[in-house]
Amino acid sequence: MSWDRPPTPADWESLTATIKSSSAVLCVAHVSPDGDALGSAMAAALSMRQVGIEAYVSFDEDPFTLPGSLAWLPGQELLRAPADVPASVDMVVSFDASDLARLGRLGEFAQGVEHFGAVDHHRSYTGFASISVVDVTAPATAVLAMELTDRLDAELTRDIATCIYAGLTTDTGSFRFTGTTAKTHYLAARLHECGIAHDEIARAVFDTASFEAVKLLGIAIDRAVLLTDAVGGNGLVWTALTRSDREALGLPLDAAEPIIDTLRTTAEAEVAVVLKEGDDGVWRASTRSKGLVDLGEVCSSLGGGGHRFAAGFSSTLRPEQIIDEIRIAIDASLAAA
Ligand SMILES: [Mn+2]
Repeated sequence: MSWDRPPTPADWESLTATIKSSSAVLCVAHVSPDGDALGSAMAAALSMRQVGIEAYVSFDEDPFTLPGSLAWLPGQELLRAPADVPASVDMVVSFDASDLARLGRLGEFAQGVEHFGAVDHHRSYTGFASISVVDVTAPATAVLAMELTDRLDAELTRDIATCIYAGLTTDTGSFRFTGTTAKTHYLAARLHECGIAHDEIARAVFDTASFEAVKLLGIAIDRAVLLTDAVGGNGLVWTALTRSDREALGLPLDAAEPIIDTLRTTAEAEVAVVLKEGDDGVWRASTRSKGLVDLGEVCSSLGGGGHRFAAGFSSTLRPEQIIDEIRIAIDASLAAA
């Protein structure tokens, strides 16, 4: 599935009008929220509050805690655990979620309320909400959260700017990834003018890890395998971390998130894959490409989704089988291109 319809003025109008006429709005980030999902949801809820709309933020995580890299985000007074969502909520707006499953238990809740909107930038967006504001050319959902703030006539406060910058810097990899354009930098400049502490945000998002997490990176990198013949001879590098690897260091699944950023620097590999076993025994595959392979397409064919350069999926197979499956899907994608 591939979403390629840019948001029209009518889509935006439908979203903002419905938000304004709702009793209370729940802004939902996807499970295991990253800076883009949470920053966008938080910026939107803060903007709604500012113009007199009751708004909250949630995501399906148990226990309900923010990832360490985002524990400093402003707007946390608006957070509600899924079980504590106020009964007044009659609209849900999801942020950065490409399919309903990404909302966890809150997906079902969203389908039960009166209005359901989605703000996203994934090409694999499935169209699950009745109001879709989805722009696959946006380098981050945060770009759309910024437009929502403007369209609600909310003032861009330092707190809102901080949340939006968190999303923007996360998804552009500090403005390094392909989706970054002149417009992205103009937006960053506008956020800078609000007095954001961009250096502190960068340190929290990219450059902070516990000693245990650094040790986990060491284990993962030590175990990495380079398959030079994969991806049509362009190389694939992969590693896997079991649940017990993490448990030995007392780490949650999200502690393994940054590993792909080191693994993907491997010059001899076009594609990098990190397999992480969740507490449920299911493996999560994170994949990165340098551009030759459309991993969004590859991972969609394996039941997941994402972007061309960064995508993922879940699997109950064994690590070696998952890698075989990825190689076959990549070969099929290369043959079709
Ligand atoms: Mn995103």
